[in-house]
Amino acid sequence: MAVKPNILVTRRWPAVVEQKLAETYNVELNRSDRPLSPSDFREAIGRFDAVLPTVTDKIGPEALDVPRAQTKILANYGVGFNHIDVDTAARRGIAITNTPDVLSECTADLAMTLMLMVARRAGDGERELRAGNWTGWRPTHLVGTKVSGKTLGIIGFGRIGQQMARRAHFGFGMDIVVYNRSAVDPAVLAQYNARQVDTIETLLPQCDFVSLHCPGGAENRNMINSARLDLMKEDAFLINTARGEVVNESALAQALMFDTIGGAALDVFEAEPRINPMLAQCDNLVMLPHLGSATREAREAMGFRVLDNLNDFFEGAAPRDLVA
Ligand code: 8YV
Repeated sequence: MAVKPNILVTRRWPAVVEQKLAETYNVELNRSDRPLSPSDFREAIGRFDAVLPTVTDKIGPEALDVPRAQTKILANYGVGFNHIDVDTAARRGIAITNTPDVLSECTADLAMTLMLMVARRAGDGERELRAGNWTGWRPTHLVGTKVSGKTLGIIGFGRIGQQMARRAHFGFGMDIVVYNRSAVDPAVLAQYNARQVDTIETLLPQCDFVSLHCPGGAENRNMINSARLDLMKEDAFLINTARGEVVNESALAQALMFDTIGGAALDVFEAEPRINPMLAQCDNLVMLPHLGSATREAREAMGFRVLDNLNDFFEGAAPRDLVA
């Protein structure tokens, strides 16, 4: 590269990645780590060759329809890119890349964490203990639900869904049922002794646990609504590490309040970081602050994957994770 491209990193990244980026490019870092405002973002599109956003940057048409836009690539830090208006980016000739693979195991680990926490009432127990309310062991205290050997429904059988199946099947002897919008290779299903069903309606009534691993975006918005929650067993649990918008939160809060399902565990929220106040009132709910990929290993690997995509792009090759 004769002239180093100008790059904006919209949030703080792991130090080793920021350092590596700065060796290769003219990098502007966001040292305050405050999310960019819409006007900051428009300004950035007019000034930088590449912008490196995260899920906290809502990049709609107004952010991208900038006269004399300079940005040629949005190299997203994260696998999900439903926060970016893909059609407007394509119209403006802006490439989009993401960071698949490197976070699949850690995200599935967190989905397992949530499944175990909600089934075994770990949140209730921790709250009780820290509040100084634990009066001691007794046979009827915080009795939860056994996970091992139960049936797990996985909605979205991509890389993360498959890692979830691996953990649940080999670690916990669970029976795996899959819903996926396209047919899954029978050899892949066979690895986990999983069976694919054609509709979500067929999957839900069979499952003790349902874990969401599909993308966000318009296609899957409110996929889990009150009609579908009604199809779940009354002691079944819902786990969401995908995107908040996939679940209708008011319908979920109703189901939790009226005990029409056993419980839920969420890592993602429709209007995060704001939490629907109805959800906050539900005891049979575990909530984590979008920690799916939050390990040192995954977050560094995500950064290096963005770097690989940028290098491909500025060397004139097709970026390896081009999504649009
Ligand atoms: C990321 C995620 O931390 O990769 C994703 O899609 O949801 C998270 O693991 C976040 O999106 C970073 O932008």
